[in-house]
Order: sequence, then structure tokens, then C-alpha cells
Amino acid sequence: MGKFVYSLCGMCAVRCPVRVEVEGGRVRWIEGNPHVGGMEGSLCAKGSAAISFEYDSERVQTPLIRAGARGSGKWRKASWDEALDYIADKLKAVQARYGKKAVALTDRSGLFTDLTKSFIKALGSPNYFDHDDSCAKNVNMAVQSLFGYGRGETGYDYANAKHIVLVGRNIFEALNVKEVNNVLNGMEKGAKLTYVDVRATTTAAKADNFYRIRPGADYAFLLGLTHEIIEKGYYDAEFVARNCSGFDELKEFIQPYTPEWAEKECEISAANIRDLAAQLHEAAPKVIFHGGWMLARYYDSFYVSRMLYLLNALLGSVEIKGGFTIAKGPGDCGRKGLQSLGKNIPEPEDKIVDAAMPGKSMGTGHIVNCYKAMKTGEPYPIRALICYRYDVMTSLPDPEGQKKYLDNLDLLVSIDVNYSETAWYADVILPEATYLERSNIICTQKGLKPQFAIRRQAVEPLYDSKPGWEIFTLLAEKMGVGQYFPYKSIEDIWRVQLEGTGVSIEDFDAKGVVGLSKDAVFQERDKLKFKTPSGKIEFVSQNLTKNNFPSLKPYVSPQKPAPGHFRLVFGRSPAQAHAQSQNNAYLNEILPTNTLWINDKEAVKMGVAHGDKVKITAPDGSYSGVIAANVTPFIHPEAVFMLHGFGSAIPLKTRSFGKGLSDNRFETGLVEAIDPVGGGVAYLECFVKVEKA
Ligand SMILES: Nc1nc2c(c(=O)[nH]1)N[C@H]1C(S)=C(S)[C@@H](COP(=O)(O)OP(=O)(O)OC[C@H]3O[C@@H](n4cnc5c(=O)[nH]c(N)nc54)[C@H](O)[C@@H]3O)O[C@H]1N2
Ligand SMILES: Nc1nc2c(c(=O)[nH]1)N[C@H]1C(S)=C(S)[C@@H](COP(=O)(O)OP(=O)(O)OC[C@H]3O[C@@H](n4cnc5c(=O)[nH]c(N)nc54)[C@H](O)[C@@H]3O)O[C@H]1N2
Ligand code: SF4
Ligand SMILES: [Mo]
Repeated sequence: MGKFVYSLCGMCAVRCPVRVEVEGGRVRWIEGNPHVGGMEGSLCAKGSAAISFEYDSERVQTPLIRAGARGSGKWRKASWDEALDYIADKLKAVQARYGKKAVALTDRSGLFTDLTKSFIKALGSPNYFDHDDSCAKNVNMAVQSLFGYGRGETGYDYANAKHIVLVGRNIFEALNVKEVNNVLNGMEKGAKLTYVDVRATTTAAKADNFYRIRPGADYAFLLGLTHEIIEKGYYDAEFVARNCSGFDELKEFIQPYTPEWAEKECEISAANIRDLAAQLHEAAPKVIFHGGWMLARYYDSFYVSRMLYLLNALLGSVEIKGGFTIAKGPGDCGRKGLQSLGKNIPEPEDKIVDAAMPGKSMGTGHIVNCYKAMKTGEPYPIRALICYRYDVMTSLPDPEGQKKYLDNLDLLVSIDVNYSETAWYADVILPEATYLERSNIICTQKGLKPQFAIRRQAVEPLYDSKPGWEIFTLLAEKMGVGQYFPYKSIEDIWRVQLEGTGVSIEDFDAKGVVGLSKDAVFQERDKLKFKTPSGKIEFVSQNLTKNNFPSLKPYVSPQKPAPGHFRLVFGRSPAQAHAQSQNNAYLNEILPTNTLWINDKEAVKMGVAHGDKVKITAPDGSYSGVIAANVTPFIHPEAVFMLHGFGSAIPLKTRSFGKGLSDNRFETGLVEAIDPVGGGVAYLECFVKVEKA
């Protein structure tokens, strides 16, 4: 047996707690951290494939500086010193000419952002953007408008639920190991599962009720369901009276939206809607409506998500065992939180770029506004972009269209472990050490039982890479702001973070996590307080009203595709993470390419049989591609579906290069398409032409 190192998996952004076994300096085995509830040894396919990624020569091995035109794939190797000097010189020139604010950084939100936020703050720029506009921003804004808490400050107690409703939340494929285990535990104890999707997924196969819905019509379904719950008096009147504001307005608003009306829009029968309402009534308050995740990518997704959260409140399933919960942090357990690395760094003088944009959506930090500023120079120019853990060119729509924005940059840097599409288009690539080769800053995992968690280096870096903390420390030094990053080792950082918390670095040795509460922490039921302006759950939100957005928006029917056209829907496979793992030797073997799901009756009309090649053309005709058809009755006739992340254009990734098609390339003209209220990217407002190839 080798030695055990506790870490947080880095093969997708969920960052599950893991235990790594190391023998003779090599990783021998990785498993879910046995000391963490919900993990208990389990790991997903991608997590296990970390081993093949670690020993893969097709990852970035050394700093690279562009030696040809952007995207030409011509690189020269550079030392770290040379690459960092190159970046610092360009950043200084940009800041001298356009101001400190002209440098922006994009990041993956989640557990480790204190480092990156502190870094960009040290450079004097307010322009920090996380990935969430391309993910769950609408959901985040929706839950805030009702409860005042962000998405990450809430959770679900699946293991104790009696009925779990997932609308476009494909929980068994777009997975998070703990969540999957908790849902399965709940189901073993008798919880029912209702699933709504435009296609039948693995989650549909495990569900008690599966409803196939017309693409983009979820709001109609939820309005019909709410109508039935209110009309039949299935809601928790006492909970609503005590904790919610705006119920009278909701009652009035919902009047026209009967289940019969909803059926015509969403194609889920009125009988099914009524039956579901009755089932939920029976299970309440131990009912969970998941607020949606990537479902949130239509023009009205903010309101879909808002209605999902609102239903939790109507049924009284808030902050209760088996329901929707508020995640607790150190403060809720009478403990002190981690100290921020940015605590002593002065706030930038300027406002973030989207603060000054007219007609903006809720919140700030929307990447689309950063893009607009790159292109127009308004309200001020953004001329340098550092992409860290966020591959904008595959995660935002239309990579060719994006070049019109990115080409205005004087500097594009990618810090990655992979040759991502953004890295390939960058001026400099800095290779970060893999998660197995590095330690990260300590993080807080909020929840009913909050904890601090650590990612510790398991093995020495195989190539000339560096951990993120060191990259940002060295760059800060070269930018002349080294006083804010005085760290010589990760332990220096950990000590600053842990100051005053009563926790020491050694406390992580035994389990990799330090629990902050033995028992689940709930607010007292009769003294619930939320972070909204009124302290109540606001069915009519003061913040929305202040920003001239309605709280209860009348329904608008989604667009129907023209003949021969389909709405392009995408999603996840349990064996791949976005576009980052298709070249992984193990995962590529499991799933080397994607196909196009198409409804069997539609296929017959086009003379397409299962396995035939079909040609897909982007909305503006500028791009097309050929792929095999997966002809199936299990998808709505208005939609076609492909897995996200395939169709790599990077020749150095020999296993995934040119395999399958990339959904993003078909999303032409959508770079600035967003949900007007939540600000999330409206990827699914994309209609492609499909014909037999
Ligand atoms: N068309 C379409 N677009 C989508 C989606 C879709 O399904 N279809 N999905 C959307 C969603 S939900 C999201 S969250 C985004 C995801 O978009 P991203 O956040 O861009 O995707 P990730 O796969 O998380 O990884 C981002 C980059 O981080 C790199 N990376 C991985 N590990 C490390 C590491 O340890 N260090 C460093 N420095 N880099 C690392 C990866 O190689 C990758 O290039 O895409 C969105 N865009
Ligand atoms: N294996 C794996 N797991 C992951 C990830 C990964 O890359 N790989 N990524 C993680 C991330 S960042 C995210 S955001 C989550 C995403 O988690 P999810 O949102 O659950 O996953 P997706 O597969 O993006 O989309 C879910 C489903 O929405 C359906 N859908 C499309 N249009 C509609 C509609 O109009 N109505 C309804 N009801 N359904 C519709 C699609 O058919 C798809 O099956 O997954 C996370 N987990
Ligand atoms: S879901 Fe899988 S890949 Fe993602 S962090 Fe957890 S184990 Fe790793
Ligand atoms: Mo996401």
C-alpha cells in the first residue's frame, strides 16, 4: 500500500473530495474521500480517468508563446521567466495606455476564486468575470430574487425527501457524485422522482414520472402546476402567510394559466399536471423542486427557474429536512471564516465594465458585457484578457464570431492544463500543474454541515508546469504589486487563510476536510429570515421592481422551428466534462464521438435511417457539418440533440481531433444573445437546418 493524500478532484468543476493513493511517486488509485458523507469511496468515470490524464503527453507541457498568427498553431517554447515577462510587459503597456481597468480576468466560479479575485484586484482592475453566464447565472439571479441567497448558498436535502422534481436537471448524467448518491439514497427510502425533459435521458429512465416537454415551454408547465396547487389549496397557507410576500399578486397572476391551457403549450397533459400536483400535496413539505442548472439558457429561463424555486416556498418545503435548504457557512456555526487573501488590497478605483452599461440585466460581471467592451471600447476598452479555468471559445457560442471580439485584444493569455480552443487562439499559454501535481488555497464548502477542505499535491509535476497560486504570485511580482502576494509556499497562503479560525494546517491531515458542525444546521422554523430587502421570500421582488423587471412575467410561447429546421439542444454525458476530456485516453475509448438525436417520425420524413449521415447547417449558413443520426422516438420532434464538447479543432490532441461536431460552432449570431433579466447566455435560441447528407 502507498501513502494516502487527500485532495479535491479536478476532472470537472464539481471538485469532489477524493483520496489519492501514491506509490513510488506515481498515482496508483483515486477514490471518493471515505470520510465525507455522500462520497464514501465513490468516484465517476471522469474522476477515475485523472490517472490517464496525469500520464498523458498530449497536455500542455511548457509555457508557449505564439510564433505565428493567432490560431495558427505555431508556438515557440519559453521559460517561465520569459513567458511571464512577456505577459507583464504587455499588461503594463495596456494599463499605461488604457488604464488599470483595461485588463480582465475570466475564471471558473466555485471554491478557489479568492486567489484570482485578489490577483486582479492587486492589478487595480475591477474586471473579474466567472463562467456563470454560460452556466447557471439565470438560476443564480432567480433564487436571489426570491430568497436573497445565491445559488451556491442554497442546497437540497435529497436523502430525506419524499418527492424530487427535476426539470431539465439530468442529475444522473450531468453529475455530481455526492448529489447522485444522495438522490439514490432518498429513492431507496421511497422518494418519488419526477423528471421533465425534451428527451428521455438516464434520469428519465429512473423516474417515477417522466414528462416529455415541448422545448422552451417549461414556464407553461410550471404555471399550470402552480395554478392547480393554488386552486386546490395544496399549498402551505400558514408557511406562505408567515414567510412570503406577494401571494395575492401571484394568485391574481396565475388565474388564466389552467392545466388545460398549459397542456396546449407544453404538451404535458392537464391530467398529468393535476395528478402531479396531488402527488406533491401528499409528499409536502418533503418536496424538492430543483431550481434547474443548464436548463437556464432560453430567453425566459430566469422566470422558469424563479417559478421552480417559488414552488418550494408554496409547498412550505424551505429550510426543512427533505426540502430546499439554505447552505450554512462558518458564521452560522459560530466559527470564523477563512481570511481573504485580498483583505489588505485596496479596492480598484473604477467600476466593473458592465456597471455603466445601459439596460443591463440583474447583477454585474456578465461576460457578454466584457465582450461588448472589447469590441466597441464602450464604456471603456478592455485590451487584455487572462483566461484561467474558463475556455471561452468552446463555452460561449460561435467561436468564429467571438474572434471579432477577441481580435481587438493586445493580449490574450490562457492558463490551462489542456490545449483548449482558447489556449490555441491565445498569445501565451501557461501550463498549470494538474490537480494531482499541485496544492490549492483552502476552500469553504457550504452546506447543512459546512466544512473547510484542502487540495494537496499528490505527485511531482511531470512537465514544466506550475500551480496556480505560484503563477499568480510570480505575475504579481513582475507587475510590481508583489507586496500583496508575499508568498513563498502554499503553506504561507494557508496560514494567512486560517488565521483566527482556530484550525491549523495539520487538522486537515486525517481526513482532508475539517467539519465546522457535527449536526446539520437549520434555522428555527418559526423564525425564518431571508436575505431579501424585506427579509421574506419575495414572490414580488423589490429588487426586480427597482430594476423595472416584472416579478411575475406573462407567458410568451417559444418560437417554433421552420420546416426542415430544429432547435439545437445539447447536454452532458456522464463520461465527459464539457470540452476538456474528449482527448483523455480512457474517456475517449468509452465515448469517442457524438451523434445527432433526431425524432423518428421527423427522420422518416427526411428519408433518414438510424446511423445515416446527416448534414447540419448553422442558422446563418456560415458553418455546416456531417454526423451520424441517432434516430429515436425519445426526443421531441421540434428538437435535435448533441452532446457538448466534441469536434475538437486542435491537431495536437490526436484522439479527439475532428471527432464529432461542436455544438458551439452552430450557435452563430448568438454571442450577445442573453436572457434579458438573468443575463445568462441563451444558447438554446438556436435553430439549425438538418438534411440527409
Ligand atoms: N454549446 C454549449 N456551450 C456550453 C455548454 C453546452 O453544453 N453547450 N455548457 C456550458 C456550461 S454549463 C459551462 S459550465 C461552460 C463550461 O465552460 P468552461 O468553464 O470553459 O469549461 P470547463 O470544462 O470547466 O473547463 C474550462 C477550462 O479549464 C481547463 N482546466 C481543467 N482543469 C484545469 C486545471 O486544473 N487548471 C487549469 N488552469 N485549467 C484547467 C480545461 O482544460 C478547460 O479548457 O460551458 C458552457 N457552454
Ligand atoms: N458528466 C458531467 N457532469 C457534469 C458536467 C459535465 O460536463 N459532465 N458539467 C457540470 C455543469 S458545469 C453543469 S452546468 C451541469 C448541467 O446539468 P444539467 O442542466 O442537468 O445538464 P445538461 O445535460 O446540460 O442539460 C440537461 C437537460 O436539459 C434538457 N433540455 C433542453 N431543453 C429543455 C427544455 O426546454 N426543457 C426541459 N425540461 N429540458 C430541456 C436536455 O435535453 C438535457 O438532457 O452538469 C454538471 N455535471
Ligand atoms: S463529478 Fe466526477 S469528475 Fe467531477 S469532481 Fe466529482 S469525481 Fe471528479
Ligand atoms: Mo455549467
